[in-house]
Amino acid sequence: MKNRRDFLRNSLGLGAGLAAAPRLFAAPQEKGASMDMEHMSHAIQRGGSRIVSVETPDVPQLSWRMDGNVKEFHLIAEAVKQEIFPGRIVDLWGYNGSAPGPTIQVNQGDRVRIIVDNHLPEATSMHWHGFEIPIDMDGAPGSSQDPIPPGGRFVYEFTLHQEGTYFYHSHMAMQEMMGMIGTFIMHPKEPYKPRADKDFAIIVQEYAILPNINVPNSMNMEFNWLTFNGKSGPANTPLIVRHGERVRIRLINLGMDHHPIHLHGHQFVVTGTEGGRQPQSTWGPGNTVLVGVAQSRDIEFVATNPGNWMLHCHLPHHMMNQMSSMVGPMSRRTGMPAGLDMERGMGMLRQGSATSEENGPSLGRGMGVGSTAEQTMSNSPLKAGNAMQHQDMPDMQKQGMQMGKPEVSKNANSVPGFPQDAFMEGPMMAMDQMVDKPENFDLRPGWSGFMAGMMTFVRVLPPDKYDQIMELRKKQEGDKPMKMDMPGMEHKHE
Ligand SMILES: [Cu+2]
Repeated sequence: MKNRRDFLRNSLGLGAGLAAAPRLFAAPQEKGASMDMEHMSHAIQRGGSRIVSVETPDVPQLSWRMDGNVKEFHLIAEAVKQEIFPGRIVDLWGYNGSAPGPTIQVNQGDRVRIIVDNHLPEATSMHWHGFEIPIDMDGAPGSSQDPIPPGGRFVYEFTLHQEGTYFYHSHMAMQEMMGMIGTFIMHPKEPYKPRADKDFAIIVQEYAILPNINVPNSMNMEFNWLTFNGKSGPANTPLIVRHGERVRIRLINLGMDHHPIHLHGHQFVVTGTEGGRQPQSTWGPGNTVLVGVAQSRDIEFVATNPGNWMLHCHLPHHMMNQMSSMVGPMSRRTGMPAGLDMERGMGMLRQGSATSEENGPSLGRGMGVGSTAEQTMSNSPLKAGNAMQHQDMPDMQKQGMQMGKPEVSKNANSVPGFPQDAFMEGPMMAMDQMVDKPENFDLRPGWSGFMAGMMTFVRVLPPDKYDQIMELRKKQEGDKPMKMDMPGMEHKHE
């Protein structure tokens, strides 16, 4: 099949009806072929009040078709190739070519049908997290339904009386750690007050993917790739806000850790949970919200403070990428093998991957932190000599990395604790051009060297700069109707 669009259309037998999701599927010649009257990307008129559609940066929206009075969606559980970071394409499991899966938005009171096809090599089941629906629609494998076998289909249908930030996910625990979750927004009948001008949703996820391996180890309990909507900083698309607007951000967590999500420059109130809207009497100010496993939290604030403000998980290890033993120095001169050879220390295994059957549980089942080979760590001063320095890496420069050397003081070696992993941050890791997009327009040069893990910007912009970015965005969408940097578009069939 030529592309994802053909594939979906064929598998649905729906013809052009699928053109309704413009940012994901619409080919240019099929614009206007949409059969859906209510459109995801537009505000919905309801009793004269506007409800703002929820943006999920880096994750596509799922279109629907009307069948009588039923909104019909189609989800395909499948393996996905996804670039979570420039050059880091990993094998995840998700829905419709994306992990997390596409965002579903409905209105309170809607009758909804979701066709779930299983294109995975094993059984799956779809759970509608927090939905008050009949038990036979709950997606609990073995108890409320038989698991959906490979190649199988299950049609879920229910009426939704709730409102709030919900999500759908595979109810197979290991599949959850491969990426199988998606946002499910239920817009309220009576619009929330005060009204939000911008409404975003972010799913936080974590993966354990060793160097030289593309498949997450779903059994791991430590994680080295941390994502917002399937991207690690600086690959995320920032949230673009006009100065003075009221902003809602809906945070959803399904992983092995609870994440304290922190916003710079503003206080916010928590206005909703995975159970829906909270009464206003419960809203107290804060700037960090703990989003526990299986929870969602809505935060709201008025963007009164102009600037490019970081929004990130505040667990220190979740503000990093590819966290593992620092192998760079080992490969050059300060390596300190501790029982095994350097190749193993770097994750280069001779008998296949770390998770292959030749290797025991100690290999690949942990992140290798404190295992067999390590750089010389300075619990005490290092030996005399030059302070560790990074070499020039022309290859990486060619790929667009900006390789300015971080400054190191002359007596660095005599300071216990040097060098830290943080040594790798900063100018060393900047890749502004590699993650260039309208939403990153006019950020400070080198900004990308300091963005990693679960981290993005809320850009509170004066009107002129805001309009400029919207212009650039429009231009880009005009040039490339199929937004190629969207996870869904990277999916390849055959
Ligand atoms: Cu975290």
